[in-house]
Amino acid sequence: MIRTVATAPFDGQKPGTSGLRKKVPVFQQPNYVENFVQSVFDSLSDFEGETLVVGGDGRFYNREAIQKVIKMAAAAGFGRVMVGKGGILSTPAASCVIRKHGAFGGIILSASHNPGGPHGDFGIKYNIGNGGPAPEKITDAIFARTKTISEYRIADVPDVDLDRLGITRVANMVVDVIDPVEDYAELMASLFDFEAIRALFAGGFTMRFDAMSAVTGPYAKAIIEGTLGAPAGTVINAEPLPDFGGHHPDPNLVHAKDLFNLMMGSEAPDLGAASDGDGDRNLIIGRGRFVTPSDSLALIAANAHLAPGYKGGIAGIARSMPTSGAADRVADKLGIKCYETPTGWKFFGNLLDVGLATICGEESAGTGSNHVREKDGLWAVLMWLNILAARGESVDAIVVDYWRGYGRNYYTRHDYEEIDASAAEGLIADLRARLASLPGQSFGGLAVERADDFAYDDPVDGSMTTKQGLRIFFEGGSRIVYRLSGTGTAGATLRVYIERFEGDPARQDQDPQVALADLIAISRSLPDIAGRTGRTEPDVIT
Ligand code: VG1
Ligand code: CO
Repeated sequence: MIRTVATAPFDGQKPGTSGLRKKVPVFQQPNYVENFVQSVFDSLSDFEGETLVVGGDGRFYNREAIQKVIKMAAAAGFGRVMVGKGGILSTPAASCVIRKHGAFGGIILSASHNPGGPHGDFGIKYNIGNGGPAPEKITDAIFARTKTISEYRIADVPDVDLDRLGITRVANMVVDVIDPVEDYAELMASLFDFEAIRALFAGGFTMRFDAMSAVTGPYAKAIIEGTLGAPAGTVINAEPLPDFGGHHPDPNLVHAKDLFNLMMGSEAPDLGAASDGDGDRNLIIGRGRFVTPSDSLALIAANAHLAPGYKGGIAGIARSMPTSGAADRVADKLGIKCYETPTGWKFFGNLLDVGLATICGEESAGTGSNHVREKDGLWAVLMWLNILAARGESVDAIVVDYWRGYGRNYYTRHDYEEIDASAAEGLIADLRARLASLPGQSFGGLAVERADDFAYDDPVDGSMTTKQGLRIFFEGGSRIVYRLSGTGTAGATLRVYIERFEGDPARQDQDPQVALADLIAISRSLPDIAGRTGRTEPDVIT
């Protein structure tokens, strides 16, 4: 019943920010999914009889890939697969299920915020028993295995009915099709003051949650409209679609433009929110007020004690290096540490596991806490609802009050997408070579104080991660950071992060693109982006 199939090393992918991501037709090649999944299993040990959690964001090819994973898990000797009904599990829900049921690990099928459909993107990643993305030690081993693999093993059995809850047998393994929402909803109820949020909605508070035809629809409907009593229609685009309705399920100001326009207009509800393809990102917009993810992290950390799950205070904060320094000042005020990690959620896992950090966040619209080991879009929205219910103020009032008290970090990220990969690598390599010569030089009238290539020394396991982004610090605390994306599937994406601190309350209400205009000009001329890439403007500004 178990078949061993001869195969050959394949074009895997050097571990990037989160697992293997490629175009759908790449995954549809014969043996492609099988090769990667076998490479994962070959890099693990002692999982005989253990539980594997499997689920994805419902995008095109999700079901086909899940059937292969189930049959290969049976052949590899797992004792049980827990899979979300319909093949659905948001990334944070998968993390929750792994932890709650003591699973050995999980396989998540998603390409996050990247577009889906037959010509869109697909992805597979492995999460470990703490519920978080596999650390580099494991992803490196998986990558090495893809280069030497010669066979895979698969159970020759019919497909499992993913739409019927309950237990079936596949070879010597049990498959348990579970409600994808239940465990997650129960966890959220244990963290937040649902009574207070229910009262908020009962009192006429209005909200729009755009699930972007992606995975959070069923979660948001059950929790926000169901348990919390928000009126029907509060959650829109709530049905997960294989192609996300043709949209790009990225909750930013470009791809969630309709929500942004609504929130800036006269018909705006009190809160606008959205999440991405796999449910780990969040967008928060108040009436007339967009909250940048870096500010949201700082604000959540400063107000977390208002939610029952965090009422004892937080132990520490962690932010990825390109995320603004706003959270650092909240940490200072609370008398706790703020850790600075490389981009990608996997670096937060250790800090959360040993209790050094409670709240984590990234500038790319990711916020989360020690409740799971992934960033969690709906969690951030519920945290905001809890804070709004407890404070009885508007989003705008809370943000402005925060700036007045802590100062404002003007912040923007400029992305140059699908540029020529060798041009992008050349730009970074040459800038890296110039770093040591920059301090003391002036650009556009601003002197460079120091420049480096960010490296992270993990305080828990001592592992060292280098070359995580080129940082140029200017006088007065301004900063420009350059790095190449690790999640794209076509060409290279250059990300440029620009930040300036403004402590003067009279100058905190400008448009960031205006407030940062001088630094933006420097960010382009210093490495000669136009000359090297042919681009004079970024494709996406957030
Ligand atoms: C991007 C973001 C990063 C995030 C990653 C995964 O990575 O910048 O902060 O952790 O996506 O997010 P990169 O390497 O493209 O900059 V998700 O929502 O794809 O799991
Ligand atoms: Co995501």
